[in-house]
Parts: sequence; structure tokens; C-alpha cells
Amino acid sequence: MPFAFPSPFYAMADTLNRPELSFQGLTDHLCAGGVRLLQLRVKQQPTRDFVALATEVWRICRRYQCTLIINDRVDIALAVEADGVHLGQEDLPLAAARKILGREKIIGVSTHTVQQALSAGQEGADYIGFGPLFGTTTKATGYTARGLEQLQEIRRQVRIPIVAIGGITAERAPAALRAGADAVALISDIVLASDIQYRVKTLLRQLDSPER
Ligand code: 3NM
Repeated sequence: MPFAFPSPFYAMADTLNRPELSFQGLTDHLCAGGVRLLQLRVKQQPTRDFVALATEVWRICRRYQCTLIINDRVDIALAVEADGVHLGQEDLPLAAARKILGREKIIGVSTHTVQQALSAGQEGADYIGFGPLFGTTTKATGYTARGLEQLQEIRRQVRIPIVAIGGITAERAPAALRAGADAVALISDIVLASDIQYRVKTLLRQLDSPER
């Protein structure tokens, strides 16, 4: 069966170095807010710590029946039996990741151009990320804001689900979905909120509303 996002909100568990926020605490806030799919985005952690963290995050996700995607690391996704992995353009190539993970696991690929999006689709990605849609300071992507028109162009050319990312706020999310994204990924808008769970609930209500 082709992959489909369980919700138009693709949550990212990245604490953005908020000192009082743990990955486990963040995961709990996101899941309690109603998130159905979450990517664990860990950077600069020793592999052992990443595995331990992913195991704990997975336990929380399971409790809420939330799909878990591991960022970058095929080995860790496999080791903790997560639902899938999200690969950047510099990570393990899709074909190699598929060889290791098999058909059952979800593999997403970050793309920044129409060509990269087409290639990911042809090579068998289950979904693509596309960004940065708008300007963002959360990640130095090396790309300027791609904009809604490029997203529309990719929607015309690619059949698999698209998650738009980069500078998306609750206010801008509907425009991304109207331009053809199946889901939106927001980091700072959610993670920097004083009440993360409330922010997620508000976003989900807004995305589910018929007049968005
Ligand atoms: N990837 P925020 S932009 C992780 O364009 C990531 O591939 C991007 O964070 C890409 O919602 C990005 O705070 C950061 O802008 C998104």
C-alpha cells in the first residue's frame, strides 16, 4: 500500500537546545497534543546516547500509537525497530537504505529542488520533504526560500506525499497545504511555544477545519 501521512501535521522532535526541555518531555507534549507521526531529530549526540534516547522516545510514541521516524540514521531506525527513517541528501542513498530496511519501513528524503524531488520519487522514496519553503533560521540549509510556486510545480510532477518544511507557522500552514503539500513540518513555531501541547492542539484544530 502506498504510504500516506496519518495527519497534515508532521511533528519534529527537536528541542532546539531549550535547556529545560528533554527529547522525552517534548515527545510527550507533542503526543499528548494529538500528533500522529513524529520525526526524532537528533543532531550531535554520540551514537549510544541517540540509541538510548530513540528507545525511550519510541516507548512514548507507542503508548500514543504515534508513528516514529528517525532522522538520518538507518542503523538506529533498524536497531530500535522504528517505523522508518528520514534521509538528507548527504545521508545513505535511498537504494542502500531500502536494501537495509526492506519494503515495510517508511523512507522519506529531504529535497530542495524539483530535480531532487523527481529523483527521490523515481528511486522509491515513500515521501519527500521539500524546503525551505519560507525563510528559516532553525537550519542553515544552503538554499534560499523555495516558495509556494516551486511547491506547486513539484506537486504537479511527483505522486508521492510531500511534507513542506522551513519557516512554516500555524498562520502559513494552510497556504502550504493549498499549494499541494500533504503535510507541514513546523519546528520553532511549536517547540518555542510556552505551552507546546496547547500549540499542537490549536494547530491540529486549525488544519482539520473545513475553512482553512
Ligand atoms: N529542514 P522551522 S528547513 C529541518 O529545507 C529543516 O530541508 C529544512 O524549522 C529543509 O520550522 C528545516 O523552525 C528547519 O523553520 C525547519
